[in-house]
Amino acid sequence: MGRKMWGLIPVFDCSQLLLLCPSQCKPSVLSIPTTDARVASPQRTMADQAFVTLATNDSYAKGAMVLGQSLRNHNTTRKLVVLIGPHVAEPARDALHSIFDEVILVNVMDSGDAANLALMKRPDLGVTITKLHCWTLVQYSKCVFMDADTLVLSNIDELFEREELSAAPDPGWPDCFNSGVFVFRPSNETHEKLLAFCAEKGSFDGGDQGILNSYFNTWATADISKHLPFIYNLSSIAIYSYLPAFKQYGHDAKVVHFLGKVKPWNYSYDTQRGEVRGHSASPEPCQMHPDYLLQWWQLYAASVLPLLQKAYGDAPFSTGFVEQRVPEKPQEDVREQPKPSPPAARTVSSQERKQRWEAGHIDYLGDDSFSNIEQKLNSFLK
Ligand SMILES: *[C@@H]1O[C@H](CO)[C@@H](O)[C@H](O)[C@H]1NC(C)=O
Ligand SMILES: *[C@@H]1O[C@H](CO)[C@@H](O)[C@H](O)[C@H]1NC(C)=O
Ligand SMILES: *[C@@H]1O[C@H](CO)[C@@H](O)[C@H](O)[C@H]1NC(C)=O
Ligand SMILES: *[C@@H]1O[C@H](CO)[C@@H](O)[C@H](O)[C@H]1NC(C)=O
Ligand SMILES: *[C@@H]1O[C@H](CO)[C@@H](O)[C@H](O)[C@H]1NC(C)=O
Ligand SMILES: [Mn+2]
Repeated sequence: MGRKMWGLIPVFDCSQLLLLCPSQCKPSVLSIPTTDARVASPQRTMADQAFVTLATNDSYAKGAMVLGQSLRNHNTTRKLVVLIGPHVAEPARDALHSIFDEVILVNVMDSGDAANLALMKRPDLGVTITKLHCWTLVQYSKCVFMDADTLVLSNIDELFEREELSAAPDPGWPDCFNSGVFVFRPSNETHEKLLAFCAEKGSFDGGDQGILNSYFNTWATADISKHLPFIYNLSSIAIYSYLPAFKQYGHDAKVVHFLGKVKPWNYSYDTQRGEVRGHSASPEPCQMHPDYLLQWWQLYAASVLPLLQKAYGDAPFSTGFVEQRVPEKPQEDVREQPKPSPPAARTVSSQERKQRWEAGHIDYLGDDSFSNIEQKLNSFLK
């Protein structure tokens, strides 16, 4: 049985929000200066808000390009910003520049004192500290952070009506939010506090999700009005990582988050047949939801690859496409893969279950089943 390592982030539409917060949803009256005609275009009116993503290496840069292009294709009116680490190659940076309004190099090693200090205390948190850099984008009043392994299925500009820190429940752990998509307000002060928190306390899961959940630790319980849009109507929450729930809720999904170790760019794509092929780490061709994986590759082939080809010129790079002459035959080593672990015992501890979830051993019928997750959500709605 293939594990379905993908998840969906819930997004409510404005009519639902309107029931809760009429003032926020009223069309805002913008005073538009008449001197500069460009200011009047919708693309210009929201220039102080941005979608932000992060790419610390060339594979994640490809993901960022597909994400950025998916936001563009759905006509976002917000700016697009990508933070990159020093290891992203020059041609990949050029390609990012064609999609994003800003490409910002973050080198934590020689950045501000506080970041450097945090890094020296917690060298294991390098990528996390780089991600926290998004709080320094003070040229924007509000931002939506999105992991480079997400893909947008429709316009999600309404997310900017939410407040910091808005996020969706983690599919495996509804008491925690998933840090793949969140709304935040850039602030030097918050950034410094987050860094100090990082240096002092570390992360319970070794990554940014742990830090952010500890820092914004009232997310599940306090000020429910701010976070209500994400949880007030269970039937609109499409966070579930497996097929039965997808069938029920999938049509509401606006963002796909490709969770797990194997990412879309780890597969390959047969351009002639328009098919996604497997990867050595995952012999089955499509462990992820095949439609979304295919959508990712189609966007990559149509819009991102031409940019990469232009940027790399004659220099070689990995396209991710299947070589035409490679004979297609089932991989012999499939049968030698270790068997999936047996179903979880009913009495595993919370911590164990979380670890198991993160390692991809999801107990679809037991502890992690939809009804149990639903119960959990219901319990903290009350
Ligand atoms: C690329 O960066 C991501 C985080 O941004 C990290 O999880 C991943 O391991 C990196 N991959 C390589 C090959 O360095
Ligand atoms: C985006 O805008 C273009 C031009 O106005 C339009 O043709 C297209 O249908 C829009 N796309 C979506 C997904 O709304
Ligand atoms: C935030 O920090 C940056 C860099 O340290 C500085 O240039 C900027 O003026 C600060 N902004 C505010 C609002 O404090
Ligand atoms: C919850 O959502 C469903 C459809 O997604 C809708 O029929 C129902 O009226 C909503 N409930 C509330 C309380 O808004
Ligand atoms: C995915 O691909 C990247 C480079 O393209 C590689 O570094 C990483 O190890 C791969 N991950 C898996 C799980 O195969
Ligand atoms: Mn992710």
